[in-house]
Amino acid sequence: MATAHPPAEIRNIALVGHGGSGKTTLTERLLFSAGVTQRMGSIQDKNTVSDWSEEEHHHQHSLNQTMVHFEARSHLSDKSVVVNLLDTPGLADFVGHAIASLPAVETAMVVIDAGKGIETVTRRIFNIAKERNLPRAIVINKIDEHNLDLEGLVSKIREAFGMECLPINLPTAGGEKVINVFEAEHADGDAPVFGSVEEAHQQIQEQVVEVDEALTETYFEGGELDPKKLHVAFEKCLREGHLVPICFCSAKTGAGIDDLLHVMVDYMPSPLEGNPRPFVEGGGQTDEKPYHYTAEANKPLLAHVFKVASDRHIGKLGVFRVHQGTIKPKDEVYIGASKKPVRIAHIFKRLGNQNIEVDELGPGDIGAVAKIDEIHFGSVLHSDHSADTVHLKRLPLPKPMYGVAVELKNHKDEAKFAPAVHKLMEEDPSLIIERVAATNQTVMRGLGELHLRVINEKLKDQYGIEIETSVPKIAFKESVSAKAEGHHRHKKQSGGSGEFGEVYLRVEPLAIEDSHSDEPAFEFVNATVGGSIPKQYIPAIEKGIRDVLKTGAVAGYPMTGVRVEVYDGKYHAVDSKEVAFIKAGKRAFIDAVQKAKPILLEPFVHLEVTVPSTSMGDIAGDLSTKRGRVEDTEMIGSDTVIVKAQAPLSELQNYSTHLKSMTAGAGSYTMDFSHIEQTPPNIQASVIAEFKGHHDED
Ligand SMILES: Nc1nc2c(ncn2[C@@H]2O[C@H](COP(=O)(O)OP(=O)(O)OP(=O)(O)O)[C@@H](O)[C@H]2O)c(=O)[nH]1
Ligand SMILES: [Mg+2]
Repeated sequence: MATAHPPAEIRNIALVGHGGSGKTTLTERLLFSAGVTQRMGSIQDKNTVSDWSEEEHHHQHSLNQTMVHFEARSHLSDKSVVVNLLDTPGLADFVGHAIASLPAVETAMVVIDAGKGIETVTRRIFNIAKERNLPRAIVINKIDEHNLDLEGLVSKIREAFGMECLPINLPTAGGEKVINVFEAEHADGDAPVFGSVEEAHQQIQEQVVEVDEALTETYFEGGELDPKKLHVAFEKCLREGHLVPICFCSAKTGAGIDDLLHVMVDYMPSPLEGNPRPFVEGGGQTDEKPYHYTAEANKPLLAHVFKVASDRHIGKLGVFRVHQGTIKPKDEVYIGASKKPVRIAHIFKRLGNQNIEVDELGPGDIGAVAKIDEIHFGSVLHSDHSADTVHLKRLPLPKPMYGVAVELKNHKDEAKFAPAVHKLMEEDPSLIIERVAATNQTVMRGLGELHLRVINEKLKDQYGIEIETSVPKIAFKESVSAKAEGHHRHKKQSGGSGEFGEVYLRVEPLAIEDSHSDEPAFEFVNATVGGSIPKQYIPAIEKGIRDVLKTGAVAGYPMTGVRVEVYDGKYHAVDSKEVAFIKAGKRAFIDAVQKAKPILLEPFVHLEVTVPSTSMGDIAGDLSTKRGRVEDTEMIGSDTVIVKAQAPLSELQNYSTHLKSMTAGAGSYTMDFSHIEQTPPNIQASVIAEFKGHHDED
């Protein structure tokens, strides 16, 4: 079995980009070129290494991130280098898996369809990779196609993503092959289909030397520099985002693939050369400070789980990237702050759905461990308690906003449902399935209609559970819009000792700073004087109020944005006890909220609708009937436009079907949580009217 590869001989690369740009086909081509496979599979034949699941075959799109690896020889060092390649989904509904893959790699290669150009997910993921300080490269795929304007595409890329995007190779006529212009100074035989080798060579060399003063001087004095001597400067350029190389290829014909391999192995950063990943230590957002590590094999282990998968034979798999130290079977590691170590059994490298056992994995490598229940998405495996609070800086994962209410077709499946849901949620950072007490429904939330359809298929195919779905009730929040006072005297005399507690309080609106948080915006102040309520009962009053925050005061929805001041009360030396003040606090609070002009808040989303420009007017008009506000429009290409808007989620429950019919199937959209906003009075009145009241009478 294989032992660890030194980090200098590893490249970790994620293929990202819009759905259908050719990432999976490219993965297949690279595996074939590297000799891992003997024949090339295709999407159409449903036999690629990377899209191996039933659902992927059915939809002909990647629905999950898949890892493969292969070896390729470095021209620079003449050593064999391991490339760990992550093929990610490009459909917007599955983009969470692509974003979650970024912490595992040094480079994001953004694949663009030569004919279609820059698409929505291309932009989104390019920008996220940039924000996360990840070196990027652009791969223009499908250069075998006809009627392409590759020169125009390069200009558009530079316009959209910056002048630091420069071709490292150029295609020849018909996309038959590519010429590496970083290395070649002159066209040697073949001419590129646009531009000139000399000019492109000069442009990229000048860009590279710019990050190093001494090199710049040498270059402008003597001209030409040997590309091999520019390696350090090249890596610095990538790290600083001063250069984003553009490569051309055709995954279908194989044109440009050798050069792409060469670029991956000889130009993309190794784990020693890439930017460090943003690990932080400490709890809470405010006390977090950066955590430094080094890719050294004999330091304590630091490995980050960026994916949880399940394998039909092995069971639960935690897929991780080693950032520091080495991991071996029989090692004992800690997960999070747990004092109890877990024992590693086997370690694997993944190749599609195959698991290949290895002896150890060193810093910079990617692998998987099996059957460790304690492992979750984002877990940090470590061997030293000093790393107990270390975690990755929060990823900008989209918040699942598209929801359906779920009911089982067969009640006999009830026992199977909870464990299946648990597994599906562990494997998908963009999926939430939960019981919503406020609406008394089980709601499944994801990134879009297709996402939830695939989950539905998985429930059926993998777990034998059939469900019915319907439009869910909206999860409102309650708040107050005015100041008011509330009072309650709780008194109970039943046989032996009684219960007594009396509370006077005031409520007022409190600004909601973070509407993304599920925690309520809430402030509790004890303003009693002279011991009117003994200190020990104050927490009980707060508890009573917090219970109401969870269940709501007027409409049965959780509350937020409220400040409470308890200013007076009474107690009884014998009959006062905690439970009495919990009840009094609860009732006094409900009393105050009912008088404080209660309001309902509803979730609003950011909506980006991509449609043919001819439909723009219809889309904007339709959104305004849905209480939406168009904020911006952006032309992409000559006939496509992105309409950016804010709208209430409640009005968009059937938007995918609606959009399809408005644009004859040509439109697509993404939505992401924006904020919460007050519901119009007519809707509020009908929601409150439905509320059945408080059942916990005392
Ligand atoms: N002509 C041509 N077609 C290609 C090429 N690469 C991929 N395709 C086709 O483009 C389609 C999409 O390819 P995929 O490899 O599934 O694209 P993807 O980027 O993995 O798509 P998602 O998984 O949805 O993100 C398939 O029909 C491929 O056969 C290419 O180089 N040239
Ligand atoms: Mg794919």
